Amino acid sequence: MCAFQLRYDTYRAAVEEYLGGLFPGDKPYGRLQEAMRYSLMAGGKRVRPVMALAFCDLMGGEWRRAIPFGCALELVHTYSLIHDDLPCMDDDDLRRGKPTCHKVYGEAMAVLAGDALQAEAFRLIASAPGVTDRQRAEAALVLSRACGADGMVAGQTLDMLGLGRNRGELELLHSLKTGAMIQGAAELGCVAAGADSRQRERAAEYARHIGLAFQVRDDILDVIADQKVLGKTVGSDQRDGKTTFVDLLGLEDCEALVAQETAKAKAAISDLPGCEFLLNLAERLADRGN
Ligand code: GRG
Repeated sequence: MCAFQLRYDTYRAAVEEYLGGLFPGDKPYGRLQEAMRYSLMAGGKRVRPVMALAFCDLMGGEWRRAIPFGCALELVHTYSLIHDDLPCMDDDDLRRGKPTCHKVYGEAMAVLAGDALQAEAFRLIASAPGVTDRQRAEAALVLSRACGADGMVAGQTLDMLGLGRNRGELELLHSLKTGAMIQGAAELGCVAAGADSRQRERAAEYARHIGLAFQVRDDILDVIADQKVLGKTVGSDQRDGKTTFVDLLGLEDCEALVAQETAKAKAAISDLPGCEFLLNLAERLADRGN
């Protein structure tokens, strides 16, 4: 196995172990915990926590210290997927290769599971061991900006209002809906490491380019992917009448845009010693099949 895969698997295993220990079901309201765990442990790629751990490492921190911060992102990401799949939003039946949370537990429980995951994310940050109170407060600020009313939820709002009709609008929509959480991952790794503001800005720049490349790749996959590999409904953008980068640019130019943004992401950090894993991650995300 190559060095990149070994390291990804090491980070990912630590994330899975931490997440697996959350929300035991031995409570009178254990069905809530079951619904949260159902979606959380359904086998996502864990890109956001892995990125947080890798940035902590790159900035000279002990990467295990970033685990609660990275996992907080994964909780918020999972809540966003649960709510996004609801009938009042994108109305999807399949996520991470399994029936969506509301299909199994009903709509009310899916709303509650998402709500609880978001609150629990901030508990993980507030109680993170091995970091200072200042780092915990900074991490809470980073996550709330990434997922809140000027971050991911703003992006989802633009999407719901159909305000992604041209390239400028679409880039804004996705920089909020997808990019803000990816930038949050990079910044949370820096916060855990105690990195300075210049280093943090380099990480943020890497993540902004990754965020755009990630979304354009997502649009490409919605057209070309095999549903079994993708783990969610293929062609859902078309079905929902959503404008995508593929509609605006065509498949070939989208591939070129992914390559350009990936190159810019790599350039943002390429002179930092130990950056190889994150350079490799950028390339893998550009080529991903799900
Ligand atoms: C409901 C507030 C609210 C927000 C929803 C994340 C999101 C916003 C919607 C999901 C739909 C979508 C296509 C979003 C773009 C971001 C994206 C590609 C999410 C999927 O992330 P991956 O590929 O998924 O990291 P896994 O399953 O691997 O974690």
